[in-house]
Amino acid sequence: MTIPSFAIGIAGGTGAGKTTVAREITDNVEEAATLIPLDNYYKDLSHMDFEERATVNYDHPSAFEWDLLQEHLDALLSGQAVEMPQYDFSEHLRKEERVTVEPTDVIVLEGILALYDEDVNDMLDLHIYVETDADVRILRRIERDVVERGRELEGVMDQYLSTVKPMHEQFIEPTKKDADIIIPEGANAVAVNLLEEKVQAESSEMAEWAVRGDEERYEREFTD
Ligand code: UZR
Ligand code: MG
Repeated sequence: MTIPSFAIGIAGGTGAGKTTVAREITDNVEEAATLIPLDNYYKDLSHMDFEERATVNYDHPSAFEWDLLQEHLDALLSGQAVEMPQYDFSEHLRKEERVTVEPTDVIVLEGILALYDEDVNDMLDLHIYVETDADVRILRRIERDVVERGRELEGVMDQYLSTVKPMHEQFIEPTKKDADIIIPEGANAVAVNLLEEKVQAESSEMAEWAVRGDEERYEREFTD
């Protein structure tokens, strides 16, 4: 059984480069790290039809199932596997299938509001906020939504102005004060390299005694 020794949260606005940072810092320890996209914890809205789901404010904290996320983080951090929901962006819908996620040395929670919930923050050892200018973020968002997700430009613009931007200012940006580290301009190579080393150290055997929650073992190994 693996008890994770290090949990990281990566927050920041849409298009900031969170997913890229999360992937890059765990790239070379793939087996020892688990990525948890906060998107997977969007509430199950299967009782609504598509039209209704399309009007939901997905940038508001109330769009997420925080209880389930807390439960899953708690389970993973105590060495238990979880059945993680999966999310379909084009349908605005939680998929039917779940994926079994086993605990690993390092856990990385990544999403716009990854640093929003106090109980979640308490479970994280390192809080990162990826800060990228809003103009760069909206350009990336347009590319992703229009080119990759087949949305209309006008819809993307409306959504940005009506919810994405105001919610960013009201809920996402303020979580910067809960960050231990702020990474400027997304996947900045120097910051990524430093974090990569940290992740590597946490996932090596050297760090094994520093097992969270395993106090007996901690005492034994640490007080010798
Ligand atoms: P990232 N989002 C959708 O567009 N549709 C959904 O069904 C669920 C989420 C968007 C969400 C947010 N907001 O800005 C973004 N809107 O996904 C977060 N509107 O994802 O951090 O990868 O940009
Ligand atoms: Mg992303």
